[in-house]
Amino acid sequence: MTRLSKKTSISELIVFRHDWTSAEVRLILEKPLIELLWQAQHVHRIANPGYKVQLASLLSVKTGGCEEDCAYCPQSMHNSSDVNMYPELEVKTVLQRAKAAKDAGADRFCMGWAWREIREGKDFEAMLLMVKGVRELGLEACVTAGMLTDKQACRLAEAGLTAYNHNLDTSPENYGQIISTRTYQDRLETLQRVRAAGITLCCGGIIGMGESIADRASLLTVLANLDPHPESVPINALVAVEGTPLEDLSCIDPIEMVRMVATARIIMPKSRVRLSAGREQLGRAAQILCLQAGADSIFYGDTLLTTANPAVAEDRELLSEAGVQVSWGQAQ
Ligand code: SAM
Ligand code: DTB
Ligand code: SF4
Repeated sequence: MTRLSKKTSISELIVFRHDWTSAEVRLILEKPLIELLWQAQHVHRIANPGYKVQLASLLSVKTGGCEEDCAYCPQSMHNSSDVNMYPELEVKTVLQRAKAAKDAGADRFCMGWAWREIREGKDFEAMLLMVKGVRELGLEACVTAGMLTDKQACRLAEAGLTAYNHNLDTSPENYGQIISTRTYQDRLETLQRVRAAGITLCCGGIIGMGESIADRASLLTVLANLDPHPESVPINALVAVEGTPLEDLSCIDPIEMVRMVATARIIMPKSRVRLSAGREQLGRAAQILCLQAGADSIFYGDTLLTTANPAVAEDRELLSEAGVQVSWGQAQ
């Protein structure tokens, strides 16, 4: 545990490292809560002076029927969840939704496809038009659509894509319990392709899937050892959806989310830590603690991909009560 002597200066608490061990990260994750919060808040304020909380809006462009067998996901064809499989949304519809998100105050627009990987053809051409259109609205554009090739990553970069979301989801040790149809290595290679094309990385994971504290520390270690750190790190709490193998898991203790956020903040001082799925179950007080622990983004809008998110009015009230600065529609 970092002991603060009278001589320890606050700036010494901020380190940019890519050689963390899981044991070191676990020590942070399990610190006495008040000390953990104190340290995370100091790192955040010093690493990100004048920070603003970013509002990211999410839209499912292609919903359901995915070939992967992710145990948490209602969109997997291996699971029997009842998701509405609308036809893939058209470019015009997506851009109308992006404009509405901007008008509601979002400055990042994230689009999801329930795909194992991106395939060539009209759907990919439409994705490129959506990215271009979202950027022309003055919003950051993020896509999450599974694995991709180097060429597809370059074309997305040329279309102006700001970020590609591809999560590691859990630790390498626990991964086999959750997904069998693609490997951890596949995921790491996708992340490298995105980086090589010059697109920023949005990469995080999920807690509450029955993993141990060691697994959480291990996931955070892999994330922090990516060099550079992912620009955004979404931390999701499992939304246990009926019809998935994880449907009966109970909600995490909200403080566990606070600990994940604080640890991510400490070991990845400048990354945007996004409070992602599961906010409905967290409650107001824990969300405010997460903001204090260094979360500087939320998904904003009444739905995530297929599940509910807190209502916009509720979030506005929460952010105002927390007294954080928000970057209302300021992306360029
Ligand atoms: N198919 C693409 C992929 O897997 O990369 C993109 C969409 S996928 C739904 C994006 C991420 O959402 C997953 O990697 C996972 O971390 C998160 N997610 C999906 N279902 C979730 C659930 N029920 N609870 C929490 N997070 C979830
Ligand atoms: C991320 O890490 N969480 C978001 C976004 N990236 C794509 C998705 C959460 C999905 C939650 C379940 C659903 O709504 O289907
Ligand atoms: Fe498919 Fe993504 Fe869901 Fe896995 S998380 S089943 S890859 S949509």
